[in-house]
Amino acid sequence: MIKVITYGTFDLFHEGHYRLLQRAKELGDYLIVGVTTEEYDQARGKLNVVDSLMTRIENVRKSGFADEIIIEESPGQKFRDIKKYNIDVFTVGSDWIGQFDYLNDYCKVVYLERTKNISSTMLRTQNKHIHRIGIIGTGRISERFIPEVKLVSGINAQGIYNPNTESAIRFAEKWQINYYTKLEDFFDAVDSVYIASPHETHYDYIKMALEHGKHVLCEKPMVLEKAQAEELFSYAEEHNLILFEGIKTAYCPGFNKLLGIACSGMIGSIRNVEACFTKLESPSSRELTNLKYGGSFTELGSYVMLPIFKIFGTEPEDVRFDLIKAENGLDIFTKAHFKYPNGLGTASCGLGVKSEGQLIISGTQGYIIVEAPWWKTTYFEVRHENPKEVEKYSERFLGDGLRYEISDFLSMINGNRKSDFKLTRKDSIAMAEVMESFLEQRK
Ligand code: C2G
Repeated sequence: MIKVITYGTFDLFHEGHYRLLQRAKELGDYLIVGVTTEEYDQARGKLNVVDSLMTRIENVRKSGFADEIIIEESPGQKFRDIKKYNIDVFTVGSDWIGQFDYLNDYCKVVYLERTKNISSTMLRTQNKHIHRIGIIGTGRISERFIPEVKLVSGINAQGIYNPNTESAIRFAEKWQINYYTKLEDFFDAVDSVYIASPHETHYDYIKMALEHGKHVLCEKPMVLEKAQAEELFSYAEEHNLILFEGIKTAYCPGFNKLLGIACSGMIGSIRNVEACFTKLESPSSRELTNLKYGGSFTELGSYVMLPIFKIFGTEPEDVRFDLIKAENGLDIFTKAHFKYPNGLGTASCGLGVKSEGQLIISGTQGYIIVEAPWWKTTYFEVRHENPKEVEKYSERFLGDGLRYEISDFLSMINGNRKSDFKLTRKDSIAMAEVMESFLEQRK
């Protein structure tokens, strides 16, 4: 008897799950299905799971393919189960390709092609729609987006669009999703769009997506002119569409814990915020050769402005820039100085100069130091005059951290506005205004 095992969350049971179980069963005579517990999903950073464990087990049972159902509750369990149940074949969808090759030492590992088009759940009770998000752009950040979106339940990466068809096909092959050569077909197939194309193309893609009735999650910097930001947010609002700027720091748990503590009065009134983020790029990189929109501040400015705007607000009295330029006129290191009635902010960033990526929030009774990489906030200390008086805080930052913005984006689309304080339209419009004045000055 050939024994097969597979594992999954099976949340909002849909045709992708059904087809996986159907083909898993065909691989042998006896199929064991491991359903993840809430704790295990929490631990591995799977967000937005809607159905309870019992519901998910019941839905797997109702599919009729499982001869036995167990629960998956800890990492390393797969290996133990293979021994315990004397398994011949381990299988999982091809979105996991390569991740379980290590099990080849103990049993046959089979990756079954993932189902590319899933749109609705198969549950009569819940006619919940599996949200389909399309991706524009095949660069590094899109490569990071796919594994992250897989760990947010209720949303499926529907496909990729890139004006360069070869890039789209290559990306689609690698990530087992559809590709589209025409924007019209792309928009028809999705409910929302993630835009990760070069900065200067964002405005047009956002506008087109909104006009096609799609919600939009756009990489930072969303746009580089205040008027464009105002126009796009107004359009989205009028058409009841969600428009999000994707600054992952704004949505991650650690940064939000940090803001809560900073503004709790523990360090008194905040008077100074200094954020620094540098990342050495090669002089031939896109960021350091695009003479119009390249440079350090357009690339990293959104991050280093974020804590200043979240703490002091989006109406500084004065903003000025000091920059170090390369031969080609692009800034390799920039300091943006923000002046508020009761506060000062310094946002430093560089692609051609390396410095300590720290965030320091200074108050009248103490200060907070967030060590690098503070933009993926995992650890910070609250310090006082007495060096012995230190409070330490830590928080997990899972994977590439895009799952947090994706999860908040999806829950906003599904109607609960609990997270729209994390990055507001005012924040994004103010950032676009600063970008615009920076580019004005750099000319
Ligand atoms: N699946 C699929 N097609 C989809 C979505 C999912 O074939 N469009 C497959 C997945 O590859 C997986 C199974 O259906 O094999 C269950 O998917 P999920 O419930 O999303 O579970 P997952 O998070 O992929 O966890 O330890 C758990 C395993 O790692 C799988």
